[in-house]
Amino acid sequence: MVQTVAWVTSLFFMIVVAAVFLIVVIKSKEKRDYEPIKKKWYKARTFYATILVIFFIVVTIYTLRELPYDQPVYGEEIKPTIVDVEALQFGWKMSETEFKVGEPIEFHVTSGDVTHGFGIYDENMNLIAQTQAMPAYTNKVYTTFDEPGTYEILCLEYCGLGHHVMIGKLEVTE
Ligand SMILES: [Cu+2]
Repeated sequence: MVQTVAWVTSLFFMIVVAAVFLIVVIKSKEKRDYEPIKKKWYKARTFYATILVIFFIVVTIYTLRELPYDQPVYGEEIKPTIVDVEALQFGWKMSETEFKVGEPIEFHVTSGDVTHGFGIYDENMNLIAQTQAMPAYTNKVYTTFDEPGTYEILCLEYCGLGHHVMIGKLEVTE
């Protein structure tokens, strides 16, 4: 779907650009007084620049309003379950692997050796949360599972020969 939209949009703008080039080529043979044209298009340029600046100011303010982005989505007053995660070549050490649907969870992710990527996948292999697992540093990632099932932890950073066997499991029940 997204690809189709991107493809059609690209094609549309390619045609628009080609049409503009064509018009310029055709009109280039015409001789006209330059001053009035210059005046008119300088005005247009100022107008569009102003519109653009206002537009981007609005977009910037709108997209920054939820900063900082890594705040827990379940609210300040609820105490989350803290899960310590240590990535090691080639596996995951987790203080807890069984959770309830709707339980707010805060994973504290670190690494015992090299840099790994901590990625949580649902049963359809959709990535639902991820963070970097770094030695001597703890990254926090907040999640609440909406569906029961078996979730998989996969390493998202190539970390050596056993990278692909670095799979952990989480059980989420009602
Ligand atoms: Cu790894």
